[in-house]
Amino acid sequence: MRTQVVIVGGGPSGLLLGQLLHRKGIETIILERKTRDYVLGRIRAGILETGLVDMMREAGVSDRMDKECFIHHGTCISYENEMFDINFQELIGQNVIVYGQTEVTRDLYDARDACGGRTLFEVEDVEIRDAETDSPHVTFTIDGSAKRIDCDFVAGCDGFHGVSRKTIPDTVRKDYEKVFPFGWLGVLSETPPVHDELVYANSARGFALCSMRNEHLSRYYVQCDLDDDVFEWSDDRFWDELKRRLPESVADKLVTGPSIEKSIAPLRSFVCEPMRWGRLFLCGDAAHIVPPTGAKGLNTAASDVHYLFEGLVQYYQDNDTNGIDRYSERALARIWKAERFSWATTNMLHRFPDQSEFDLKMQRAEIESLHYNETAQKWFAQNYVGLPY
Ligand code: RFL
Ligand code: PHB
Repeated sequence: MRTQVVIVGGGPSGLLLGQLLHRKGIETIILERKTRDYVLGRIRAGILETGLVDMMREAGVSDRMDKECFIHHGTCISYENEMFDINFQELIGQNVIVYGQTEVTRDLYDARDACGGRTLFEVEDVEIRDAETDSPHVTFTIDGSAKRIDCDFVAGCDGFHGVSRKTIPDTVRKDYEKVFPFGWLGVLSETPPVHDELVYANSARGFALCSMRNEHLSRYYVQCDLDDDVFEWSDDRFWDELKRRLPESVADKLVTGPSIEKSIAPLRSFVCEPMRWGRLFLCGDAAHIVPPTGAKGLNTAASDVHYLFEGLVQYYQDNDTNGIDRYSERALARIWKAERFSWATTNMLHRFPDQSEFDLKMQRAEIESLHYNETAQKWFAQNYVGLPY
């Protein structure tokens, strides 16, 4: 087999890149380790920045999103019984939307089917070979038989546990990592959201987040211990703990119900440099991870896709390598700022096991600065809605 770009990973970054390239007449094959249903069953991000929304439109996959999404003009932050709103619209004239990653992925798979794009599911043993030459190829196994695809470029969109990043030799690659000493326990429930904006809560019992997917579907999180087992968290225990971390005015309005999904995710900051090795380009979680507090994971994956897409189009249309040569540098410049925002919001809102009384006072002062200082709120708003590409 031969194609122009092999995309390893059929998550949102691989699918979005494939769709944008298809619209420019550039052929791709996507290799996905799991089944489509498995990929669509993962409950993940909920907040989309304008940059990603614009790319969905450019990729021609925005009809359902434009109809069903919810525009959020701001977000709420609480600390014990205090709560305040950061109004992005008033502060900087921008907003974000709520539209689940599951729906983004579904729309992209539907579009790929409609244009006849090739996606191979349940591929195993993917190996990226000769990436440092002008003629890379990818080998893998499917249905028990070994296959090979020759290509011009490989896009490594295979998430944090994929093979692409590990293809870059240790002598070339440098990883930067911070693992946080807690996780998030997430619950999806068919209940109306407790508030019309998201509520990020700092409390003495730990962080909590009230989010949503639509007016009948809520997504809630509480900070938990890394060694907690999801089976130790009955629905009753979860709702009780969530209520205790929210201001009374919010907790009193919480509608509870059976969970339809419950999972624990560890929190980590991670960046791999460079994001390019020869003709292999890393995109999204394959190259970097943020703790979800800033809602940046999917959105940083989208900005990588933007830079890589521009570079590949420049290469194929104008025979110009400037865009792909600058890919790593441009993507990383934006990534590190999103890393900083995600790390700072995580530090501001969580309880850490080794926090001293002094640390707690500093955290409180930081939240109060955000509460009462418009310049601090503008900085938060600019970062939350997403820095320009
Ligand atoms: P994905 O989604 O992990 O997709 C990678 C795909 O590659 C496949 N794969 C392979 N395929 C072939 N061969 C191999 N060897 C392979 N190895 C892996 C995998 O099966 C998978 O299908 O990465 P991608 O596309 O870069 O997308 C990244 C986003 O999924 C991620 O950043 C976000 O979900 C993070 N995130 C959030 N991001 C936001 O922007 N806003 C949010 O509100 C937000 N909330 C969240 C989140 C992530 C969370 N968890 C569970 C980590 C909330 C949570 C709880
Ligand atoms: C979500 O809705 O899943 C969500 C929203 C905001 C975050 C993280 C997750 O910061």
